[in-house]
Amino acid sequence: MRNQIIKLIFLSILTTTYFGCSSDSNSDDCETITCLNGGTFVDCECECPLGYTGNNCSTQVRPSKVIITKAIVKVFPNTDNGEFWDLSIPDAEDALPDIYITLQDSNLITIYDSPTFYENVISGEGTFFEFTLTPPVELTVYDNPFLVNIWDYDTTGEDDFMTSFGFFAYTSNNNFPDIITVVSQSDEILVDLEVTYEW
Ligand SMILES: [Ca+2]
Ligand SMILES: [Ca+2]
Repeated sequence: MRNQIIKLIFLSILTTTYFGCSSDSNSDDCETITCLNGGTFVDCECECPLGYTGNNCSTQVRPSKVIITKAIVKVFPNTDNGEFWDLSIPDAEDALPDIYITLQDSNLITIYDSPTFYENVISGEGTFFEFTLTPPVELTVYDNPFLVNIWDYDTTGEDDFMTSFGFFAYTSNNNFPDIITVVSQSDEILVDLEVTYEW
């Protein structure tokens, strides 16, 4: 009996020691990390969502493509320095611009040219003009800017160039926005580009 009690005490010391060690080594190996950008802490490390990497998911993975699916034109100049865009047309409504967009790369190569336009439209009345890009435009260059151009479609002669502004498809700390907002300091142009990403 005495032997058994000693055995039990010994066992219990062993068990305590074992668990004590275990919890010590656990806390050494497994320092809790706060996982950023929607990462989850699993098996002592951060499992990062698509697009993020690093110890705590704070580093963006450079996408292989930034894909523009839609352009929403919100602001454009209603007049050409005070003159109507369609001067030759006496009717006031027809004198308004007939807008469409193009996209250009930094070499001014046109990479998208909208096949449709909105007839006789005014900017600034809360109406937005959507262009669904079919097929979507895939951008793979991130070091140089692209241009959004707004044009007035004319049935005769060359179309009138209305306004333009540059944007970057991607920066390494932009958190992959769903919308790239293209806006000039003078607020002469405001276009939202809806984008998706591939890695
Ligand atoms: Ca015109
Ligand atoms: Ca017109």
